[in-house]
Amino acid sequence: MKKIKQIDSVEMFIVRLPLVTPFETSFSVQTLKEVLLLKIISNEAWGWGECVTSPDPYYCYETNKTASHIIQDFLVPILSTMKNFSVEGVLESFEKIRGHWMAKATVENALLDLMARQCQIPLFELIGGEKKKIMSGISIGIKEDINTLLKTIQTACDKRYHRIKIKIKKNKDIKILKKVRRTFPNIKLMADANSDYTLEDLHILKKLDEFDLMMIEQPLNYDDIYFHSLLQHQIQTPVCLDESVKNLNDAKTAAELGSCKIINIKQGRVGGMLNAKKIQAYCRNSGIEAWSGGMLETGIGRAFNLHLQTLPGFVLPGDTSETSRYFDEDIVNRPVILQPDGFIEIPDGTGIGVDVLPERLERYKIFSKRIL
Ligand code: OSB
Ligand code: MG
Repeated sequence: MKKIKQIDSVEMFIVRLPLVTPFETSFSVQTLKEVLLLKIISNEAWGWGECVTSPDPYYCYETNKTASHIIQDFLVPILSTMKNFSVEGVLESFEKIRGHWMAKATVENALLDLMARQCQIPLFELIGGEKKKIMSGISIGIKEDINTLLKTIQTACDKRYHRIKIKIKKNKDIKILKKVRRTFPNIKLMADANSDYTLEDLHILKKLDEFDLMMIEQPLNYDDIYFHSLLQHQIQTPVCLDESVKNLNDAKTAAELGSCKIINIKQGRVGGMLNAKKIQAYCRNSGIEAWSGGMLETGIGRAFNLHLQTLPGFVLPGDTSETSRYFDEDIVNRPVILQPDGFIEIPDGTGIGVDVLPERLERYKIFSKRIL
C-alpha cells in the first residue's frame, strides 16, 4: 500500500451527543454517546478516526480513558518517530502493545482516511473493496414493555430494514421472542444477549431453536470461546460471536473449536479495517459467515463500517442503521439514510466520504487537546 511521509499533528476530541432514545442492553442503559475522536494531519491532508470505547468498561475492558492513555502515551509516540511509512508498517510497530484493539483501530482508521484523501480516492478503493449498496440492519434495545418493542419493529419493517436484531437478557427472552415471532412470522430476526447467560442456562438457550433465528449473538461470557463451542454443539440456532473475538487469533480459535457459525466483525473492536479484512478473509475460507457490527458510532465510525462492507464476504446484513435512529444531529455533513429499498449508499468523495462540520464539533465537544 501507499506511504505517508510523516505526521505533522494529532488532535484528540471528546464529543458528547444525546441519544434519541435510551439504548438498553443486558449490561447497561445508555442515554448519551460520549466518544473519543482523533484527527491526524500530514502534508495538508487530514484523516479522522472514531474510537468505539464507552466511558465505562461494561462491554469490554477498554474505556475512553484507557484508549486516550494508550493513544497519547504509546501509539502516537511510535507514530511520531516514523518516516515514509505504510499503515501496515504502523500496525506492525503497534504489535508490541498488548491488546487495546479499540485504541489501535482509532489511529489506524484516521491514517487510512488520511491516506485515501491524499491519494484522492474513496476509502473502499484503498482497502480493495468494490462500490456497492450496503444492506441495512437495526439493533433494537430492550424495551419497557412488549408493545413498545412490537411498534419499534413495525417501524423498522416499514423502513425496509433488511433484518431486525433485538437485545435480550435473562427473563426478557423466550416470552418476548415468542410474541415477536408470532407477530412477525417472516422477518429476518436475531437476538443479542451480550454475555448474559452461562451453560447452566442451556435449557433456556435450547428454546431459542423454536424461533427460526438467524443467530444468537454472544450468549455466554464476554471473553469465552471454549464454552461457546459446547453450546453450539447442543443447539441448532447458529451462535454468533461478538465480544469474544478481538483479533484474528480469536477468530481462528473459534473456528477450530466450532464455537460459532457466524462472527460479528466490528472493525473498531478488532484493531481496525485491515485486521477486519484479514478476519473476513479467514472466515470466508473456513465456512464462517460474517457481518459488520456497530457501536452506536457517529457519522465518522458509521462511514468506516459502510466502506468495510464493500469487501467480498460481508454476506449478511449488519448493524448498519440510519443516523436518525440514534442522533437528532450528527457531527458530519452526510448522515446515513436508508433508500426506499432499505439499502444504504456509500458516501461519495475521497477518504471516508463524510466531513466533520466544525460548528457541530464545537457545539458537542467537551474536551480537546493537541497531542502531537
Ligand atoms: O453488542 O452489538 C452490540 C451497541 C453498543 C455496544 C454493543 C453492541 C451494540 C449494538 C448496536 O448492538 C449496534 C449499532 O447499531 O451500532
Ligand atoms: Mg453484540
